[in-house]
Amino acid sequence: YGVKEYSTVPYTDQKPGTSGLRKKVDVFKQENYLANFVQSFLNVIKKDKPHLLVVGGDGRYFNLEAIQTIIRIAVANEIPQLLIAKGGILSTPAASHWIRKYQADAGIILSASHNPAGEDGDFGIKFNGANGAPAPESLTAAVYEESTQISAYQTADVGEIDLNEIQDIYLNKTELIIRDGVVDYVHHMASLFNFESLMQGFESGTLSILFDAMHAVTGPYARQLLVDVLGADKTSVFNAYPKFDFGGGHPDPNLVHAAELVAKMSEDEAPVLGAASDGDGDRNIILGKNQFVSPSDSLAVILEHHRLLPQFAEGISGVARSMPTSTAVDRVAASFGIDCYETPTGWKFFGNLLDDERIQLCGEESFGTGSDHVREKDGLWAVLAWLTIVNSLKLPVSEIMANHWARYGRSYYCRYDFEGINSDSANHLMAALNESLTSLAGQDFGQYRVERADNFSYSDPVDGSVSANQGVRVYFTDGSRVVYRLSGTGTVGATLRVYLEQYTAADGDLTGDAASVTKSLAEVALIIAKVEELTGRSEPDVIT
Ligand code: VG1
Ligand code: CO
Repeated sequence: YGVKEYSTVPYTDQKPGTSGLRKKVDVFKQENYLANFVQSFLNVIKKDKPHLLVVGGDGRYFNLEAIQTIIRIAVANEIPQLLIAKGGILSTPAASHWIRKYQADAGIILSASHNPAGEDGDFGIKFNGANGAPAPESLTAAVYEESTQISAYQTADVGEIDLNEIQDIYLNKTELIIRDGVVDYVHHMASLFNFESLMQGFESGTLSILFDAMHAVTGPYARQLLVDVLGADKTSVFNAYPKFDFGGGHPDPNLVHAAELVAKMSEDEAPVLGAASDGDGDRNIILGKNQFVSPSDSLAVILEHHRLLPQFAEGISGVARSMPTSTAVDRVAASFGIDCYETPTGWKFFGNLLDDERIQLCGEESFGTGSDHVREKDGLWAVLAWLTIVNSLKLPVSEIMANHWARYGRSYYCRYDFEGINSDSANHLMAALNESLTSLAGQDFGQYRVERADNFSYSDPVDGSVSANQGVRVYFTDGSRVVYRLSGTGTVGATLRVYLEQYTAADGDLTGDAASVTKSLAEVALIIAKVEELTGRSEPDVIT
């Protein structure tokens, strides 16, 4: 097949955010936009002579087109092997698993995760390293740097490749290996969990589940795992077939966007567990009958009961949470006498800790939970972990939570998102907050007195790299905390996230509603940051 080199002009906006490069589909459709970025990545990793790359995506609009472009560029760049998911469908955790299982040098994941899809929606591309983890900042910075200087890319004239057949195709010096993206993942789960006892649970009725795949990538995974293998009822998985536009929805498993599931979980005939995942399958929401489990609490409960999970039968040496995630897991870690790390937002910061075996379990408040079985957060893994816990304890989720809080106290937790605000206003707000840090200490706001405030800077204990400016933290004397940061995954303007945590000790009222309990803290938080004055917004767009 003929190989051609095309000259190109750099784009200036290809700087990856919290999790890859995310833009409106229209941006990606600009001439050479994707080609520039993919070629920039290959230029950066070429010196390491990559042999095998994994390629797949969440199935959204432009996924298949992007994969065809990547094939043409990879063939022209003589990458020896490409392992591509059949139909282009590969969840993010499954991609991480493939990279590790087949010792790939890197992965290219096409996803904008929980962002809406379709012609008017978002698209995204993200690179993972040989350990299966999202590229560290050093690599994303190098790719960005390259993208600002790129002058040419190569492409091979291989035509349209049929991705719907499991087959090997030889194109010049490249072997395309097209495989089912679900099967290996299901096998991996079978090696981590006791499937026989879960099957018995479903058969005996101890277990039942309702899983919302949100018309996104987890449909085929959940159907195979939960229904075909574990024997859950056929109706257990709904919105179970991936659509290009995710059914017009917003595939973010939280109380707002998974409202259909939340409603079903408050009906009389609700199953034992309710769960959902996001566009690319790495997030999860866990619900019991009339019971929402906040992601921060979910992480804490999994740690509390980790010995019930076969993969942790020998114990856990450490855990990690992202900085805005509540301190619930810290208290459980302390009770076990194990390390608990606090990292910046984004899964890429867990990679080193997992590789170095300092931690085996980690999570984020943004509905992300995972372990050392892959190097991404993993929605269905979290579901299987909860099924295992429920199956072993034989208690409803609400009681598991009540018992947890009675032992460790409760971090009431809420996040306010102000979306699509003017970028300049958002930057100004953060700058003003940063300037006020030292003067905040000792100030009273209603019932709250500020104890201290800072801007979170992280030193990676494994490689010593420093990531500064990771969010403003305000601590109050009663143990409450507010965190402010700007999102790194949005595609329109800026999104301000305000994270609220209010701790109630085990002998206090543990039965409150998180949104109500954190309401007065929220009011103080918005005053401190002058949110209305600087952004014109008095109400958040989303509260989770
Ligand atoms: C958000 C979340 C963060 C998560 C990231 C990617 O980032 O806050 O915790 O790791 O999304 O998740 P930000 O910068 O917008 O706050 V996923 O499932 O969208 O890959
Ligand atoms: Co995601």
